[in-house]
Amino acid sequence: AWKKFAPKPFQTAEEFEREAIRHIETTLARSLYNCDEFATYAGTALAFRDRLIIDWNTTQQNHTFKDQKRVYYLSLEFLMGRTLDNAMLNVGLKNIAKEGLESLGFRMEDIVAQEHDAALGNGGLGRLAACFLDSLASLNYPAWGYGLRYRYGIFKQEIVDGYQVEVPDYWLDFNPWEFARHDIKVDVQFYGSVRKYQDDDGKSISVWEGGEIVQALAFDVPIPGYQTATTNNLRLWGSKAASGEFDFQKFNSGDYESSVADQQRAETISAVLYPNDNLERGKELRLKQQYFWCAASLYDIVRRFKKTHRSWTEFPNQVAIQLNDTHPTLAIPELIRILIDLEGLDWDQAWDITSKTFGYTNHTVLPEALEKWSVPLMQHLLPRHLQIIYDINLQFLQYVERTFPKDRDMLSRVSVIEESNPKMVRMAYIAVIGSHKVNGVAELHSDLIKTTIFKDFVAIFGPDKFTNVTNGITPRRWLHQANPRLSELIASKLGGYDFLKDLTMLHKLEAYVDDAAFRKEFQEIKYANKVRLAKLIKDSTGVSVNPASLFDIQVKRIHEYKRQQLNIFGCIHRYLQIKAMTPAARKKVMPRVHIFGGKAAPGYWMAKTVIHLINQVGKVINSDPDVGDLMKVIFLEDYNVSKAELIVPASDISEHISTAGTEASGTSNMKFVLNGGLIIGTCDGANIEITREIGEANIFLFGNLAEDVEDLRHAHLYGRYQLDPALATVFDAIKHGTFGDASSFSALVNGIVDHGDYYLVSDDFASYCKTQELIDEGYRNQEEWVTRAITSVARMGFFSSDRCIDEYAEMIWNVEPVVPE
Ligand code: DL6
Repeated sequence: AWKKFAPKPFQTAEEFEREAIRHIETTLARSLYNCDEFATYAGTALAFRDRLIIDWNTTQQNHTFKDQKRVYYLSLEFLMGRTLDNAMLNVGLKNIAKEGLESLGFRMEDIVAQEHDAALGNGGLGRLAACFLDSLASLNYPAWGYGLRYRYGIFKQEIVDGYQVEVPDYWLDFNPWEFARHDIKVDVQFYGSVRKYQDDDGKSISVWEGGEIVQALAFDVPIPGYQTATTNNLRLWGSKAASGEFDFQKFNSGDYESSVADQQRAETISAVLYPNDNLERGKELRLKQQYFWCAASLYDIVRRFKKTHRSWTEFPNQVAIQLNDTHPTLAIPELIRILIDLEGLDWDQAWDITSKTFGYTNHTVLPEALEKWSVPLMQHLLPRHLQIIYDINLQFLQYVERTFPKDRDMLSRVSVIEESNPKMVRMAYIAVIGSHKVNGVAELHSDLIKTTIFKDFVAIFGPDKFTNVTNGITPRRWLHQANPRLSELIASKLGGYDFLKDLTMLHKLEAYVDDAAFRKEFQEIKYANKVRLAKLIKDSTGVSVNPASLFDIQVKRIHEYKRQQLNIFGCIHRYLQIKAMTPAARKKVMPRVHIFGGKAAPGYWMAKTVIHLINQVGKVINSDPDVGDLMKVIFLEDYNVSKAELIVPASDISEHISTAGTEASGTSNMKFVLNGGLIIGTCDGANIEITREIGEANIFLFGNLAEDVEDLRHAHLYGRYQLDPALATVFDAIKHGTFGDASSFSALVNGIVDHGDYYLVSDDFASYCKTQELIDEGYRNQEEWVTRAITSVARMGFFSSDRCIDEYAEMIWNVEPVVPE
């Protein structure tokens, strides 16, 4: 009987219009006479949301019915960007909506642009999680994401007088993509103490008592797959006081402020995303966030498992939990606590189940990013978990002692507790010990973790526990959505859009490398994308750039290891060269637009100095009549996912120039090449595999190798250091005030000249500049350049996040897709 009332999704432009208007008039209570672009966006989003809900409900019912093993992806960050465009493309109704919107008098681009980015992440790690959700759904894997519903996402960046200024990003004003599940609430405990006693059978029982309770409320976000009915769920937890109310007695007695204090304190937990990328700061609130989210998610996962009435030994056969970096590591002691304290299992059973359930992905070897929490803080906030962590450590060290009786130092090296003052809990070690597989995110990175931070663990557990899954990107967002004309051109040659589901099909494009019409259109598309970016640049900075110039782009978080400083020093070097040229020589210069974008963590002073220098250099160069269009330096403020969708398709060359051995993978390198841009890069992260796939002739590699970095640093420290002469000239210009107050940049310069040049900027400078000259030469020969670009696109099939997800599913999770009903 229900079926005849089931909502029917729209199929035609007219039906879409009717649905959108219904929402505008009823859900939003707006009259069509004052229906602006925002209201039209809202109506369109709600019409598509209805459509997603139907598939979402069916998918969830189907997954419950089939009852196969599920994947749970725990990530403190999901950098989703905008949803509407992606939803329209994935359900395959964008053209219908476009037609409908046009008949209502609106342009699709304007409507899509009304949406606020969901920016619940910092950079690569969060965006990877978003790509993975898209692939999981597109490949029909039964999977849930679990994260936090931050009230404020990553801050908005404004540039004021050349400096970064942070502005809060309140993104929840209107968010049609989430559903508050008022019936799904979890009480999460903090603080208190542990009481131990023996029960009648002599079994030792631990009870975690007292402290405070904060309530986790579920907000669900549908994740549609591409051209499949599978619509998975992303569950984000929001925090509120357990009572849910303010203290009425205090209110009545006039103590207004403290009457709401509990409520506010609880809500603080999910208020803000910590804005650090590859940097950990050890703040209590961050630890609270981590436990709050792990506890709520584990409660939910266990509840779902228990509904099936299986034995606990079945848990790892039904549940795979992937830890996206160490942030969710507390899920390990939390599952042990649930199994022992609440479900009555003994240690060995609980440990066996737990260690078969978890997988851990490492995303960095940078020491400053490796999470450690002070033992006193953990004792205060999570007393029972600290006991469990000590127990894990004890069992583990006993095993190590038995296995390596002669290596006394090994015990302190691998202990979960660092014997410092205060003592610290090493989260990565718990993640390694408590997981059945550990993976890095690119081949070099996965090799490096085995020989550096986890070397002892390889000896202890054997090499098979450690594996590699090279990162990938979803071609739906990063090609089809961001670069629709290129996607269409490819589809016209490959006989349709199947390549979006199997990116390896791109290899067939190699047959068109010499096809004149194809090449021409490929070039026209690139040019049109550059015109589009030039408009964004003009609108946001006021600077006009010539789209016929070579567009050179570096957009990513600002970090010393990513070396935006190398790039801007290179720009200064080029500028000084142009200034020294005769007018005749200047005519031979290849005009370039150097485009930067990215946020610095608010407390990361050196990164902020780099942003300031870029802006100061831009100010001088962009207004220098000697230079004109030969060179422009642009800093695009507030780089985010939706800006990336405009920026990435417009590059001729993009820069991925981290000190070798520091960038775990990088994913924007993949996005740029897939969109027909070439890259300049170091032998680092996924650049190495990109080179292997597309061929050395199609990439501009430079710089020292990872294996040489340590020796070079050592040499610097012991005085064997010579500043590169061209870089010295650049520093002279800075010191003479060419780019404003020299003292603003002295720390940046001194870090290289006097303090060991940790990131090897000087060591790589000559090879970087030389390679930039090769790029100029290469770009002059447009025919060859286009050949390289097309060949590279054709060879990028490996870097789809679909390939990654299949690898995780097979090697780590042991899950199978569920065919949608
Ligand atoms: O794996 C995704 C992404 C890599 O592509 C980047 O190379 C890497 O820097 C980034 N790592 C982090 C680590 N943050 N923490 N913790 O963001 O992961």
